[in-house]
Amino acid sequence: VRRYDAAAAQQRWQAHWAEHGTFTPADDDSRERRYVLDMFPYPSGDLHMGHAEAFVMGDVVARRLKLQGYDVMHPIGWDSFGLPAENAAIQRGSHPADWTYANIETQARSFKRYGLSLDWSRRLHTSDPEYYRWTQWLFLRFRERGLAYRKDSAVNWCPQDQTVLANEQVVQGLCERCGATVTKRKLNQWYFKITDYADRLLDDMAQLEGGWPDRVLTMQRNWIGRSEGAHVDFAIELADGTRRAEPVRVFTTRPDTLHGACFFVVAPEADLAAEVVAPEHRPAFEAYLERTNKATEIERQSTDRPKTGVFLGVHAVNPVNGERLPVYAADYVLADYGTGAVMGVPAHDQRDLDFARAHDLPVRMVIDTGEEDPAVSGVATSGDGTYVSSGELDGLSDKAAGVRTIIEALERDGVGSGTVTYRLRDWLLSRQRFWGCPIPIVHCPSCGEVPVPDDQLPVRLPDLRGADLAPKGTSPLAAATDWVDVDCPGCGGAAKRDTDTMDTFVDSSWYFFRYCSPGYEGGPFDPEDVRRWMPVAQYVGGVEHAILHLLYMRFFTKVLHDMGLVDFDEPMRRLLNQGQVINQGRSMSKSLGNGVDLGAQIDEFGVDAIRTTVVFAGPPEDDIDWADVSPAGSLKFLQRAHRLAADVASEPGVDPAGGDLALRRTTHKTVAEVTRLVEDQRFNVVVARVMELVNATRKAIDSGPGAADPAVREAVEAVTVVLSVVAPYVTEEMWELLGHEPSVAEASWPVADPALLVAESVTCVVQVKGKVRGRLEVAPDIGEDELRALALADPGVQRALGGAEIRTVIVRAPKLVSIVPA
Ligand code: ANZ
Ligand code: ZN
Repeated sequence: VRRYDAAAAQQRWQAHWAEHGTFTPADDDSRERRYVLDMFPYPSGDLHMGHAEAFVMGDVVARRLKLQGYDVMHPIGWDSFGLPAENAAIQRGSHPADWTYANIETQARSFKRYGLSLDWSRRLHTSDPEYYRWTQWLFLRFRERGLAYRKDSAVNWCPQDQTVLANEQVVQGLCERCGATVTKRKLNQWYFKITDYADRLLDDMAQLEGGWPDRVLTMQRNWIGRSEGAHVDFAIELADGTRRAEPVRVFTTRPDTLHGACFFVVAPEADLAAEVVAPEHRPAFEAYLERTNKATEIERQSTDRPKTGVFLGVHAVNPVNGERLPVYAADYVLADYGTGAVMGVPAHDQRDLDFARAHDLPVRMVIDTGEEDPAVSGVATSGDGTYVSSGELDGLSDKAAGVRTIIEALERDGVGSGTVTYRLRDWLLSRQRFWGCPIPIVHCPSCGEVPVPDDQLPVRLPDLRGADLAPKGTSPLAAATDWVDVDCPGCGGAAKRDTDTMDTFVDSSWYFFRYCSPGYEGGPFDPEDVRRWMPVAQYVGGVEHAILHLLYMRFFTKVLHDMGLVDFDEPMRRLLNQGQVINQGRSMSKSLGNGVDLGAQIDEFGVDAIRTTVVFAGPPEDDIDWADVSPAGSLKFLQRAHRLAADVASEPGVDPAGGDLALRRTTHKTVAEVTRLVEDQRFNVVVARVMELVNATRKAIDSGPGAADPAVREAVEAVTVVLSVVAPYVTEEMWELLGHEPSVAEASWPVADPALLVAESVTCVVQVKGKVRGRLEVAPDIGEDELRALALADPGVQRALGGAEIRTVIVRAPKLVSIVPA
């Protein structure tokens, strides 16, 4: 018997698939289409265990759908711009492109070896000019729609990477990539106006319920952070006794507590603070501002930190009662949320109460909840109660009525209005780095900002080979003077290119559209192709993208929808977040020395055993501890499966109908179950069921009807096809042994025969005084007590008994029950 040789099988079938274009979709309307998508990789180094897990999950889905008769598109490409390439190039003194494309080749070879059912003909790299031409084109369309704009603002700055970061890239005050503490800087930067889409990004999540993990939806909802409340305008009395020309607006979620405002706070770094501060308070204010700028975002937001602040020597006038409230600058108020100014309501907001107590300010309760007065307890109350000292609200007792009444009053008097605020900020997309997509804008002294005409796209990156790319705070592109100096597309005069590049999240916000029509020259994608393939049936990738990428690509899709280019507004129907591979309870890391090398594992056990191990380890969402799994065990299992095919190989294929019934039932029950399981993404249980079927089949061969029984062949064929989604190489060998034309990827998913799913039963006759009064369908192994109870409960039997006492019941399970009444 030929033993399964993993290395040889891998060589052989990779070549076969490539030669036959096995995984290139027909795209000819002969079958229904399905688009299965993996989050495309960064080309940093070779594939690792994390890739092994992520990509096998998508592959199981893609292969299963193909076997079920769908025309499957399962493309691959690389998110190939970005900091890792640039940093590696700086370290090695090479060019980012060299490192990037060399890594891509390495990864591509590894992906092929890993047996993924990918369509290589659609391959793309976001750093190719043919791709980024369209990234630039999209940027210009966004700009035309007012969705890409420039503004001066304090931005997150990573002093290590010397670049700006989006809010999403700052994790607990640290740079997501390098871990350095992020500081603030004022710069003129490009933004996408994602805030215009905040409501739709929220509302359309209804379409994703059920298809996306709940935790991802919750994270997105929190990130968007919709808050309903009101704007209220406060006049400002300046130090010289005059009023500031413009009132200052605050955002509050509790306008109903307006009568309880006891002070007023502005963010120290908001322009307003510096503008209004009284001359004698300025030195103290400036000292405080300097301290604030040094504090990190985490420090500022922590609730248990003392509430610091300084009085600005001016007052705000409460529009509902004319009270003069002292104005403070305090760092618990953030400059970039709401309006950067708040009314302090110490009785009903804990932060305000802490501040009031620290600065000896009054505390006035305006909602009586029955709890102790916050002025005494030090605990702010926020529940429902009766309004007191609140003018026209007095006597009301529920919050909704209070909020409604006060908003009506504010609107009537022209001093405020109901409004909604979001935590979501516009998407900062400028990066002062080289290895990214150039922003296709020219700055002209006479025309201002001029878009590069479409027919001059792409604006290619200058080569800059040998140049110093080390970050200096301005883009390295600024040093490429031949590239920077251009004629203005508007007036022809001397002008300069924009030297920033785009955040790589721009590149990855539309790549899945490009896969539908790779090479298309008429636009970023052919809308017809997209209509045929999208939305994506299954998207697979790490939960680390729950906010960043998944929000941005939803935003892009909505804009493309509004441009009339696509007719849906959610691009991914289902999302699967696979877990991570860890080792000995910890993330793999160089410092811990617990790394597991994917290539070495494959060399030792073969691709199929590694794929099987990863899938079998647990639910796809769970982390896998490599210390707890057994690739050797998986290999043994695959050898067992292979041996079944070898045993059956020489036996002719005959109609399974005449085969061993017990094995047939097991096979069909397994098929029905795995079909359900694979749809529910319970891939680990699929493997467990196939293992059971392998064991049952082995038993049938060795100590049952034998290898020649047609039920055995039926079982082995089911094993082969179902297992092929996990272990593609060994199952190709098995399929061939069974006498089929390659490839098993072109086979059909087995279908369970409903007749074989019904549990076996026997008919039990129930007699009363020797006459047959009922018949029961029961399991052959039914217990006596259960059968007696069933018989006595039978309606026919009850009728025959007519309420009579029972003398004896004779039970001969499973076929007869005889009842003798008294
Ligand atoms: C008065 C008030 C009274 C408030 C009360 C709350 C309770 P969310 O829910 O997160 O939207 N706030 C507004 N802008 C702020 C800023 N830039 N920095 C810090 N805090 C700010 O929070 C909205 C509430 O947070 C607002 O409602 C405001 O305090 C505060 F009993 O106004 B509230
Ligand atoms: Zn010009």
